[in-house]
Amino acid sequence: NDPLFPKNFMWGASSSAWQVEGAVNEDGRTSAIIDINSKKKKPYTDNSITADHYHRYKEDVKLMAEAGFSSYRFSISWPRIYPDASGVPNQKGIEFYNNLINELKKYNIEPIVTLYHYDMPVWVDEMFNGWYDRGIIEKFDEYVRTCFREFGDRVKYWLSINEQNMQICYGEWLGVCKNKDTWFEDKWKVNHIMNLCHAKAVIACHELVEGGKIGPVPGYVPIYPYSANPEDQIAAMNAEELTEKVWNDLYAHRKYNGFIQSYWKENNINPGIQEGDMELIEQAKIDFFALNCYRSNTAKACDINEEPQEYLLNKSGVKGNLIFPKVPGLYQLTYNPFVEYTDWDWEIDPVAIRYMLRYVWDHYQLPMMITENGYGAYDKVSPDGKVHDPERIKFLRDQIYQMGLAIMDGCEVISYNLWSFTDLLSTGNGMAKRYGLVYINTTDEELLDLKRIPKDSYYWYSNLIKSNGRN
Ligand code: BGP
Repeated sequence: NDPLFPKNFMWGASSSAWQVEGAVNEDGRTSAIIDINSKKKKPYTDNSITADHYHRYKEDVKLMAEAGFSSYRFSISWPRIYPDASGVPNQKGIEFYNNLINELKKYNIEPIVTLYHYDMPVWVDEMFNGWYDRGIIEKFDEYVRTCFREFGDRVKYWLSINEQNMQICYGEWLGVCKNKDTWFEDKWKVNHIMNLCHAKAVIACHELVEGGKIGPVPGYVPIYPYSANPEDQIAAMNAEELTEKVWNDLYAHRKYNGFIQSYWKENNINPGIQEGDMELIEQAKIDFFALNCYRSNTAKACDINEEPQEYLLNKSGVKGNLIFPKVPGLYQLTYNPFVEYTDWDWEIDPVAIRYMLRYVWDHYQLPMMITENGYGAYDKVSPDGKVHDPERIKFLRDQIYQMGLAIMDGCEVISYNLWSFTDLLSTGNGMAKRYGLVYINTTDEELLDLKRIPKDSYYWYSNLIKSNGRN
């Protein structure tokens, strides 16, 4: 029997501003650091155009409504709201999000809004050396307060910082690390400043948004032990601590856990905690966990005498081009013989989502929503003019089924938002790696007409929504 989903369960999809909007120089928006990084890629896949959602949001929202969506998770672009250091918000930027939110509301689609998804304004980056200088806390607070004041009358669900854990773990790749040589220690200082920004957002949301709810968005990758060797079990626990549990414990329990405190001590790391910081964090009581989950990882023991190795993600899109990290004395990651892999070496593992929901529910007893989950592939338009994506349908069906089992296991899950609604710019792979339910007619090499073509998965998902999760 298919699992049953709660009556008011919200079904939708997800995006982020810099990956979908385009229009980077319009209506007063100034550059974000991610614009510069994405421009290093091939023509047209830089984010100045991408899916052109900024100009076509009405068409996109209509397609969501036709598929029966009850939620849409997107992010607000900081440099649209504050293009410079003047402290004066940009009315045109505010207007765009007002229009988008109103359009969603027209069709009874609940907006779920991320405050920060990698698009730090260049002026902020220059002023505070990214997240290194505590001065950013005040500016972030100013920005989120403006968002709550302007949109809080219609937006109930807010998300603070997208995948803070991933930004720290893959600091260089996601542009957070400014100096590789000192990152081993710096990352914890930067992370602490991000924690304070997260805390500010939580506090301000509760202060300014009537009935507002806010949560963090960890990128969650369950970690399995490679074997029944007890050392592999401990290695999996170590990996889980250093890639996610440290963050989730902080969000939910509002203090640094024992593992990280002794890790800092052993490694002589000063995380830069100042007087009053922990009191601020203590006040930041989250309402739910928003979880991004695509895959699982597998860990085994790593001898203390091994050479350290950093995680080199597969950017080639050809299987088998991944270099696993090694953290001597703690863990190393490895391939899992029990799962299949995508072309970018991401594990295809539907059980991961059930594991994650069970784990987070057991540890924190907070409601959860899925804010990202999806299948990146080389989609193509067939000669019949359609886009057939059976692998994506299979991936999503299996994931949703496992999410249903987690609900049957007792987990409280309120919404599922797959990544992504339309094709959009991949973080690491331009338009080559597509996730959308709706195809965008453009390629890495050539700017085409950007026509929206619903893929087979769009129609399949629409049917699934109509039957509230049965398929
Ligand atoms: C998540 C990010 C998204 C998105 C997704 C897919 O970690 O929050 O922004 O990009 O990963 O990743 P990629 O595009 O690299 O395949």
